[in-house]
Amino acid sequence: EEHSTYFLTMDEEVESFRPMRKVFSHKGDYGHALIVGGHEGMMGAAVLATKAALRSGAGLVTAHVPSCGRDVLQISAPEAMVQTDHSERSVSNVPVSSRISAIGIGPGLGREHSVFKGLEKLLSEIELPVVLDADALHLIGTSQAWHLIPQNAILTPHKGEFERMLGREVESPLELLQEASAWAGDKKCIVVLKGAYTAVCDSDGNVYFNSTGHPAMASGGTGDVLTGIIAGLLAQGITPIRAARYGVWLHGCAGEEVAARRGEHSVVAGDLIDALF
Ligand code: NPW
Ligand code: AMP
Ligand code: MG
Repeated sequence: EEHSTYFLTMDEEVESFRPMRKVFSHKGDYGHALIVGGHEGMMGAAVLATKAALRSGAGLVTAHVPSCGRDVLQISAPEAMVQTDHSERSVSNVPVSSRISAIGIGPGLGREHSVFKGLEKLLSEIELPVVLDADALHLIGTSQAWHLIPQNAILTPHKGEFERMLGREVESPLELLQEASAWAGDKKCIVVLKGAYTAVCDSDGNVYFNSTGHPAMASGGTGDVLTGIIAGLLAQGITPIRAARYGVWLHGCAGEEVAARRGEHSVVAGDLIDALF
């Protein structure tokens, strides 16, 4: 039986993961993130992920959203480009331009069958770094379509989502961790098990606990922000394991900072974006 090795992610190490800005450079040098998400009533999740990708240093960000979300996106994130789906209410077909360098899929995506069909096509066509979250995990799990997950993909489930992936509830935190690590090994991907002290599990049995964060982050939309951060980092070309560890760390730092500034009851997900870096 394989055993995991546990680490604690500390500031000094992870700060060295930060992509640098070169003097003679332009937006095309910092990658192009594509955020795929949103459906009627949950466009906020797509907005949060898109803004977070912008704030994480991606040179360009495009949001692919259902057509009902076009104005919402353009008004709330004018720096992002918007690509609308031919479907009105939820995403069902996602063309990916050759300029895209990383994709974040799932925030507010919805769980209809047509969305799964679109996701299936998208994942079978791309060879890009990808982060899968929220409803993307739900859809893949419901269809038991684990083969669709690209190697080195980053999956960001919270406990409830991970238990749904496993198909059962787990008794203890230690068992949850062991299952997440085993899952990453089996599927050759990175599992980011979210919560206090988020655990980033790679496919070699290494588990990196995050050292930043705050219970003030326990509110709607904070996970969608994390997806955008990781997609933005991936777009800049940093390795998936570093993007996951650094992204989780940055997200936690933002949570701590806003909790200190506004008080722990008054943090909303959008504040985390404004507090990045
Ligand atoms: P309980 O009863 O709460 O204890 P779901 P979701 C359980 C979008 N959003 N953390 C939990 O149990 C997302 O992007 C849009 C959390 C419950 O049974 C997704 O597309 C927003 N849950 C979609 O909503 C802002 C835990 O898991 C279930 C848990 C659904 O995402 C909000 C919840 O999981 C949201 O981000 C844990 N540690 N442990 C917007 N503004 O547009 C157990 N659970 O059903 O997948 O719901 O995470 O809200
Ligand atoms: P989600 O449930 O997908 O919106 O994700 C919630 C995000 O907030 C994850 O990144 C969690 O790690 C973070 N979070 C939630 N609750 C806490 C907590 N009590 N302490 C630290 N981080 C938390
Ligand atoms: Mg979530």
